[in-house]
Amino acid sequence: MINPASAGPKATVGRLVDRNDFPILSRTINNHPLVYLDSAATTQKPTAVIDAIANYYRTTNANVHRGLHRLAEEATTAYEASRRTVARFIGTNDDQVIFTRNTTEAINLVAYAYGREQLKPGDEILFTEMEHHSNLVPWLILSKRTGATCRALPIDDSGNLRLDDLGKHLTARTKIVAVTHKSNVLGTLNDIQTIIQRAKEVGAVTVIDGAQAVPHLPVHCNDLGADFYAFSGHKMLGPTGVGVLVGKRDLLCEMEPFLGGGEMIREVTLTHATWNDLPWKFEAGTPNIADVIAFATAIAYLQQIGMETIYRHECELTAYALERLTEMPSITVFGPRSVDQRSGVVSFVDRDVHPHDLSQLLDQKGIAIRAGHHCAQPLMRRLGQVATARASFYIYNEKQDVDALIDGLRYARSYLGFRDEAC
Ligand code: 7TS
Repeated sequence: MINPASAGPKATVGRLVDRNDFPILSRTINNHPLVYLDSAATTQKPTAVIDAIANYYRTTNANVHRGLHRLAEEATTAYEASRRTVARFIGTNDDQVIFTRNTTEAINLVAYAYGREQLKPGDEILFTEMEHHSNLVPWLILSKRTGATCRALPIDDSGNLRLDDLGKHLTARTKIVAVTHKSNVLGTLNDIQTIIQRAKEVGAVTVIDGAQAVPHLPVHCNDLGADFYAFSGHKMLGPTGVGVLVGKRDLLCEMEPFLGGGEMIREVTLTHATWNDLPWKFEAGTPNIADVIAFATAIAYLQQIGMETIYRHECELTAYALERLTEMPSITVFGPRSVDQRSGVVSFVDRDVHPHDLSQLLDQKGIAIRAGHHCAQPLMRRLGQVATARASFYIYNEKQDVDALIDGLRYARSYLGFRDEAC
């Protein structure tokens, strides 16, 4: 369970949760305790979430929305209760929460069901230079399909969006503005309120990729006012295979379905079909019932700690990591210098050691980071890198994990015969 002594408002870079809640964290890797610094890829799961999945299959398993027997009713009730939990957590209404497989599917849903109907040659889609491929490729496909043009809002050298350039890129032709709430590479927290407001002024629809934001800070969709907002459960203690699309009701109502099949219909004849109400119109076929239900347990776990506390904890860890990394003259860190503008993710390169080698040598010490292009190739090009090493934090990380990372980086350099002038 969450350690009440440290889960209060005064988060420190010490312990926020009891690591014993996460069985995987007691593993050793290459005879070292696991130091998991890859939560931006996916987070580890607490016992409560693992148990919720097993309990569902042990006690309740049935298909939802179709059976009239007891198990079917219980499964449907639990599935819809999870939707309510998500809706409250994210600050929206139940019927505006559509379960998908992940963020990627949620954004594709918008690109297909909204974009293909609405866009035509001459229209423009605006995304940014720091997008994950999930919020880039669906728009490239859409532009190929419709003849619309894609434009990218650039970043500055410190890794912030060039909002001063917005006026140049946002015009009466802009129909879709697709922006990440927080960068998975730089950790930059974008001023999406301003972007949403400016997009509204030109009548463009906004699609916010919240995959790296919702797990890490308080997000209230209705207050933000985005037309579409997407995120993934597996990046916030939940099981893989559950994503969420939050959409404005009027847009969701006017959109055609994304997938056709069972449960998304009202009536079907051999020549015609009409659609179910929201949100089921967009949930064709048997959904990922067990994992959706367990996702509510993940949210309950996060809520016990509090999203504000989680945000502060990660800011402190990020500040500490930035400070410790600057001790190493061979290391270059990307992204804003200050945790006012970033959190949770630190990408860097070593002057002498390829990120893949760094990752492998850190693994020898039980430390898991990610190395590569992080599904953000245009951003890598902007940074002048083919790959970076990336450490990312979550509620179970603490200061000692950052210390282990620094020791591991020093070990990697000395293993390969490089000397660090400053140490
Ligand atoms: N958007 C952002 C900003 C992301 O970081 C990711 C995944 C996605 C979308 C896609 O999420 P999915 O759940 O649909 O896969 N990011 C990462 C990452 O940084 N390392 O591995 C996956």
